[in-house]
Amino acid sequence: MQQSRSQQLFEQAQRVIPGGVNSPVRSFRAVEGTPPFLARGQGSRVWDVDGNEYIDYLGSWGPLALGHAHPVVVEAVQRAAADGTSFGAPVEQEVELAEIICAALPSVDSLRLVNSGTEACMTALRLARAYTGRPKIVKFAGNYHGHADGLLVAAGSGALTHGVPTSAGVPESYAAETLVAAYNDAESVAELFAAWPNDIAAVIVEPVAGNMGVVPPASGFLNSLRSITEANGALLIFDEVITGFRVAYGGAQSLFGVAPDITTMGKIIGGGLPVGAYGGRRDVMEMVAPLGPMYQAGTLSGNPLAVTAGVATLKELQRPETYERLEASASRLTDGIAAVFSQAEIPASINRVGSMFTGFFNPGPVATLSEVEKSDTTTYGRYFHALLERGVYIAPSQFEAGFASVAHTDADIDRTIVAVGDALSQVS
Ligand code: KE4
Repeated sequence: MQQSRSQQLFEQAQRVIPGGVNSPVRSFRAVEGTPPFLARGQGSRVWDVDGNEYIDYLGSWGPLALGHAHPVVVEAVQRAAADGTSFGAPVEQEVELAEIICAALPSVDSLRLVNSGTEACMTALRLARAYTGRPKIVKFAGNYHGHADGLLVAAGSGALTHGVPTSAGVPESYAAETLVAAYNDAESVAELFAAWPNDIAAVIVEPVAGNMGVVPPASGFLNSLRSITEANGALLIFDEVITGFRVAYGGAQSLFGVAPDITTMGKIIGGGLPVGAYGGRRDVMEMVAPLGPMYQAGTLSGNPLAVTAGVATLKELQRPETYERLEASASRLTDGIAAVFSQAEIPASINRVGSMFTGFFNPGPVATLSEVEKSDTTTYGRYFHALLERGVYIAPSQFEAGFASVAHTDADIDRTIVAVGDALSQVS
């Protein structure tokens, strides 16, 4: 049988790029098969190099709250590019993006732009250690904060001992400075502070978990993290790389009414171009060079094209009714899918916060990592491909989030719900 263009390109790519991809999850190893090489996107749709069309709920893993190739964003980037792609000097758009974000997030007095969520989270840890003078960090099993060494860490053997690396190349000595707690279990955090009373610089958390699939914070969980960190002289870091401008214009911190000391951001604030940011309390941010002793730098930080895309995107998201529309679309989708799941022979459930969601092959409720881990990933893989064959593109892993955008129409959503029913019949 004639190879598809995607298959040809995937073979070609694997000769010059590890695994043929520039980020592992794109390889489809979690769901098997050949990843379609995408050629273009428009609104809620993407097309692959073989001309197949998909309704896209991946949305580049979160940045595209406006959908693909939004005309306002495209035109702004085209105009900026004509004036030069990079200067390594301050540009006006950096100030505008920082002002928009600080106005949206009252807990952020000032921020530094970087080029990815990884950079933002890596630097936030360094900042917390610089500010507190303490070495240890608490993260949660199942939360992902990018690929910085200190964050590629899983729970160690004993619940109160240091973390162990989840990647080759991360020294045990480095992982030892990371302690791992259980998501939605504030007591597990209190126990770590009891065990290490003066050593913990910060707790970093996804205020809505997106990297174990979508798992909402349990009622009071974020408030407990706020009070535990305050009582122990540690900082609270909200990793809002996914949730920032996603679950609300003011992020999860506005939705749940908890103000962190540091917030990390990415994805939507770059509108699909490489932008990350970390920001927070003025006294904390005064540690950052050239003001203070904590060093962080970047050739392309605040790049004029990237910040232009971010400014255009956030201004579009300021339009009245935007988040009401996102909520209406996402709830129409997940209510419809939940109805189909309830009729299915195989156990399945769905979690949603705002316009981020995950369908689990799991009877549910899915509120902790241990419950997530009971999901049937084999069935998820078959369901993923059954949907792809029906022109619906969701996350190629059970442990990721899907996203609705302002570009998804009711017709898109209703067609998706039908496809979900057909796909479930096929995999049952
Ligand atoms: P980046 O370095 O990929 O821009 O951001 C890292 C990051 C930080 N914090 C959170 C909560 C994140 O979800 C991410 C990255 N998200 C993954 C998908 N869940 C990006 C996709 C990929 O790795 O290819």
